[in-house]
Amino acid sequence: MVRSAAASVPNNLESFWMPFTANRQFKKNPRMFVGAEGMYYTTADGRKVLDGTAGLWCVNAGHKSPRIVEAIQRQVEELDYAPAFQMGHPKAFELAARLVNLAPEGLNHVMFTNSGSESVETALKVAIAYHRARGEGSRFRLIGRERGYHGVNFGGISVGGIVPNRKMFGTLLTGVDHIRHTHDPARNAFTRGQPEHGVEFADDLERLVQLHDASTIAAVIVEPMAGSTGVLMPPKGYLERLRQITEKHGILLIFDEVITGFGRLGASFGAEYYGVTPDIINTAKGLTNGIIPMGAVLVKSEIHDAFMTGPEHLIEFFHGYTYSGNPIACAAGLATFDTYRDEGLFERAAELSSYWEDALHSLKGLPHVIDIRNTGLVGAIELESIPGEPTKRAFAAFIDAYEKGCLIRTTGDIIALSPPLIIKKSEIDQLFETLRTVLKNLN
Ligand code: PXG
Repeated sequence: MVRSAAASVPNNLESFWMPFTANRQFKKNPRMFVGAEGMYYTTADGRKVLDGTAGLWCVNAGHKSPRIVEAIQRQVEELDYAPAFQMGHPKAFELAARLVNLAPEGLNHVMFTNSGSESVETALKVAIAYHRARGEGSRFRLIGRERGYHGVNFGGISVGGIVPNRKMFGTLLTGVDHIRHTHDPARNAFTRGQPEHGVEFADDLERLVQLHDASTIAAVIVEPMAGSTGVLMPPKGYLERLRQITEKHGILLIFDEVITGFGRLGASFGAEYYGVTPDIINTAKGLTNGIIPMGAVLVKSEIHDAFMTGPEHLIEFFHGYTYSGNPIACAAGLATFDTYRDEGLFERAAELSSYWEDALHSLKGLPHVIDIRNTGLVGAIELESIPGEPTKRAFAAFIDAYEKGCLIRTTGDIIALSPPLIIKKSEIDQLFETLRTVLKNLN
């Protein structure tokens, strides 16, 4: 029997196996968005919900930002798709150049991808291949960090350090090791900005160098500020020390800036905000304001140049995606950059961050709150878990906040907040007053 594509199946929630979702819980009581504008979503039942998470840390300029929407519409009319391999189109080159301009000095070359996960895989492959291209093929090991999140593909979960994301998937990549995480609530709870204690956690890399020998290590990958695991700021001096140790041993330093890029911390990148320049930066999310999937990997000139040898008709690096530098995504990216610049959104995030910090830390003392942390327009509230039922308390907060008109994110028993950078002070007040009520009533 031929089934007609036109025959729709209304109200069928079964077919779609949703990502990172409690599917059975959701389908019993679905939470559907049908529209969005600026700081607010509209739900299927016609309510407005304040976006406290910029979608999933990506809609930095707010929803349906007009110039981005128009740029996409224009691009669809002009050039829908151009082959990504052995052919080009102007906007990919323009966007790469704009990205290099925004990035720390020295990161002069860009590869495009379609997501944060693909950016991670790309960066890890470049790192290993770079050492081989310059005659040090023994450097194959990749070092990640406990509690790190680097997307969901095999390389990313191998260097990642979030246990549920790893434990079901077999042996993962070989030759991977992890430095310890930096969470130290006993010394650092309720810190505003960077914690005082923990620079020495970077020395864990020296331990791994002792164990494996530097000559076997290709790269270390970390999030400058760890987002998905529940927002962990780097202790003061920590990133600087990681930079010193990697430099000393000829190990590449990769910053996974999928969350920290594009104004989230009140600067273009975490690298700029923390004043530490890595060899490779991964991005995605805010690159196109979340409208069209796109990621990018920025590399230093010496990495790029190491591949530019041999006969000129030969491909230099055997990697890329059908949609690398897709014209629609590039148009979205260019309009996103224009919007960030003309609306001064990175500066706005920096200016608002102290108001944000005060509002967030005013929740100290509410029931179950065991830590509060913040930087830029990022905040986290860590709750004490219900004994034997981890994640349940924060999930209840998520549902209650949603019903009260605010979208928040939870990971474990940590509430993470990362609003669009266009948020107003009155909306910051709305978010934290709602959370105050939610937390007061939480079991
Ligand atoms: N690296 C980092 C640092 C990320 O935060 C990825 C890679 C993967 O990106 P893609 O585009 O493949 O999803 C991410 C994604 C959350 C949350 O609420 C975080 C992410 C994604 C979804 C939810 O913490 N980070």
